[in-house]
Amino acid sequence: MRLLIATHNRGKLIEYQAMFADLPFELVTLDDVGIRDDVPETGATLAENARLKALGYARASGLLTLADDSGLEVDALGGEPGVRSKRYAGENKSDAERNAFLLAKLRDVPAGKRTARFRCVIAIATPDGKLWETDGVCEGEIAFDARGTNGFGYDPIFHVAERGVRMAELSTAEKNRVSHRARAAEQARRVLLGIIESVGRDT
Ligand code: ITT
Repeated sequence: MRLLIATHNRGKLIEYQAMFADLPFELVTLDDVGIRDDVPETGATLAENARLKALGYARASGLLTLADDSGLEVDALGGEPGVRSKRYAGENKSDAERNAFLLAKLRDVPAGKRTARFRCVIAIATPDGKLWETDGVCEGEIAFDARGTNGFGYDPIFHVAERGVRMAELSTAEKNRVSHRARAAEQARRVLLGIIESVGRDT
């Protein structure tokens, strides 16, 4: 059975491919199935956007589809950038520009008050509109500079509380043990195995 991992973000795709390598699904990407059009992320929350993407791409592809919407919540900014994590520094910015923008915003916030978390909501949908949802968080702090070259997005400025290093200093395998996405994916794995089982029963 094929599972569409519906993301344009290469960093996310690499993480899912590693986490789901042992699942009895053939993982395919939006490129593999020739989908070029974006599902607009018009939701007010991560969960709404994850649902929009999973349902939209499942309908467009005719495949069981997994999508996630994720973001960074900074306590000193009242939970921003949150659902606006991608566009926070403006349209079409690089990861380095987004990180520099956030560090500048937090210039006067002292150590100890820079707590933050990554949050990920995963939605899984079928082409006929069945929907499942899981989520995960990873707690940490925003550092004062960027460090590390692994991962993507805000990883170089995010100090992972339980590891004592930046997210971008962890290998993909290590990130996949502690990240928001890994925690949501662990529950998603159970959903996916349940779907496989029910398909087996029905055929
Ligand atoms: P898709 O919608 O195509 O999946 P995206 O990059 O638009 O990809 P999101 O809207 O879910 O993904 O994510 C918003 C931003 O949050 C993303 O561009 C990153 O800057 C940041 N982000 C999400 N997950 C992250 C992670 O694991 N590490 C670092 N930054 C992350």
